[in-house]
Amino acid sequence: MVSIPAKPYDFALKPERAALLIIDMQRDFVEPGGFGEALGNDVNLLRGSIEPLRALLAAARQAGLFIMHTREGHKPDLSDLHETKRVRGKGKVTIGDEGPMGRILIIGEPGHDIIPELYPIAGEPVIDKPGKGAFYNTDLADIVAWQGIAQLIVCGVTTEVCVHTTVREANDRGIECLVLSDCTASYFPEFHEAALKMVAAQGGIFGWVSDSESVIAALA
Ligand code: C5J
Repeated sequence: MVSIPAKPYDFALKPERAALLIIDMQRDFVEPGGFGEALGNDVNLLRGSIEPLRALLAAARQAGLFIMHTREGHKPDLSDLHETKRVRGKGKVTIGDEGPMGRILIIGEPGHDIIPELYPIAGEPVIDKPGKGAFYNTDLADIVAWQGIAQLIVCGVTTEVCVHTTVREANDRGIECLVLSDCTASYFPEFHEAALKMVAAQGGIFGWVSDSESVIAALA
């Protein structure tokens, strides 16, 4: 057990029961021309999380931590895309339309892929998810059970959408979540701050909040 400084109190990390879960660090969210920008967002607001995450990923690999990545996206025939999600935002382009990085948020298209800085390596499961939460309609629950994972270090984008939804899903499944403030980001900095506060409020109602430096020190 390793103690990590966190809010609302220190997190007792059990490395053999823990995994790093990196949510949706995809070109479609983080680079110009993808889904994030199609919805009117400034993707630069997410890019500050890349460098801390790159350092954390290297430390987690070095420490032998189990690592998983997720990608939000849909089948090319859109059979797993709710119509309510497709039309949401009323933008000029939406999920499935052609964009500068291929069809937006479609599995197999360049924009759907994980950014090169954080690219998964062999042995790191990549979980494709059609929803915001990583447990919905995926095999994440099975992987977590098979690996005996009881704790998730949760990073990625965006803090108040897919990160938060996944943390809430994990919390209801009895999994402890440690969310890292500098390895998550939002198109709305005020939502990022509020989302982190929501995790740690009320004695850690959804989990704990820490940062990459504290976790890297604990893994060393
Ligand atoms: C969004 C995500 N924001 N990964 N997806 O649509 O948070």
